[in-house]
Amino acid sequence: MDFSLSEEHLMIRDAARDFARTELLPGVIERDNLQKFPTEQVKKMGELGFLGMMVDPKYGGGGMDTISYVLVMEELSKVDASCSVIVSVNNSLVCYGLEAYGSEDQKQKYLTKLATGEKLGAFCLSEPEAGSDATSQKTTAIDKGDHYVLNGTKNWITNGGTADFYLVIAQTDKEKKHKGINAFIVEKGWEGFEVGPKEDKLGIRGSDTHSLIFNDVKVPKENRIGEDGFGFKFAMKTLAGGRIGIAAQALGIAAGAYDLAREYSKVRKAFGTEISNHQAIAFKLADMHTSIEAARHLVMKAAWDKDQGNNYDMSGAMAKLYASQVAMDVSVEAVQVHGGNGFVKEYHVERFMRDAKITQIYEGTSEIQKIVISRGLLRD
Ligand code: COS
Repeated sequence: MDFSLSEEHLMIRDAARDFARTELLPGVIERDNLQKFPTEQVKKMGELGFLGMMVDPKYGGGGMDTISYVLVMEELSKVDASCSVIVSVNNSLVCYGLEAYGSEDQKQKYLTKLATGEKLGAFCLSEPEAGSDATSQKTTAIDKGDHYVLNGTKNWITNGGTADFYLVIAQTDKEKKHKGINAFIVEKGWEGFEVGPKEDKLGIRGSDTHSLIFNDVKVPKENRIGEDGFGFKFAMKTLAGGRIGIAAQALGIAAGAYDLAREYSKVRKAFGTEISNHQAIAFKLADMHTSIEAARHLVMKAAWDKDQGNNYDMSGAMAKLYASQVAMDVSVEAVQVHGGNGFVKEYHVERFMRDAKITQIYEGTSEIQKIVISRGLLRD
């Protein structure tokens, strides 16, 4: 067993770390305050190859492994989780979904642009009444021969307003339940496709989250992904990988909050000494660091499983379940270590605490992860 990272892994991690410090950190508080989408930063991340990291170079991607991807996700999330969720959705849900299950024409037409960052993608599964219960899709796509007609509303869609291409999951035959669901590629600007108002969120405020409204949108048949009825499996398989990305995001949030707490504890004085000299604080740091290391092992194991071609449903779900809890716990403790300053935006940790919460909710709540894990355990 080898726990060390390769030269290539260290290089990509350091590139992401450097980018996060020089390009993401300067405006992160302002973007959070104003809910400002990081347009410039996303453009630069595209140029660095962060938006299509694992895609085959023949489609414009970086041809990297999942370990590289989680390293980048962690580093970006240590500074700005709003930027990292954009990276996560484009890589894990949109590019992966298209590369693994799209037709050659779809890959040429859409994936090549998404992998280079020329265009941005969104993954549209959740609805007002179908987030966790993904089979209960109310959005319908009616087969009209050479095209489908799409109607319905999607909710909480990351990159909702800024994306160019949308992977939309819809019901094509209610009677067939999960086998009557399909996934489609929809382009912004198509008639009847409207982007709803931007959500005013607790955290990841720099990313844009919208509802989407489809009103008799004509989708060509060649934009269906996979065989008829493949949509539910498409969503499940894609989300299974997406969870590894979000687990890495949660890990980064925890690690970023911990780094700030550690630094602060070495300069802030109370009772005549730096607060790190008080066991009350030193023990907190020990607990925070230990849980972060445990989360990192789970994240790396899930990424490694994916790279090895092993099933990663369970390891991805365990990584997300645990790392998101660690992100929450560690960021709350980081605020506590900072005392009154922790409650002030300038010190960053309150933003980590707000950003952490969503990692327990999106791409499957913690409760959903437990369903996935327990089913895996009890399958035989
Ligand atoms: N990979 C491949 N196939 C999968 C799968 C996976 N990870 N998970 C489920 N499936 C398949 C099953 O094998 C089954 O196929 P068959 O009928 O051919 O056997 C089918 O999908 C239905 O599976 P199941 O009956 O287990 O589905 P459930 O509706 O009970 O769903 C959960 C199981 C709850 C795990 C699933 O609905 C889920 O993950 N929901 C959360 C979705 C989510 O993350 N929402 C947040 C969206 S944010 S973008």
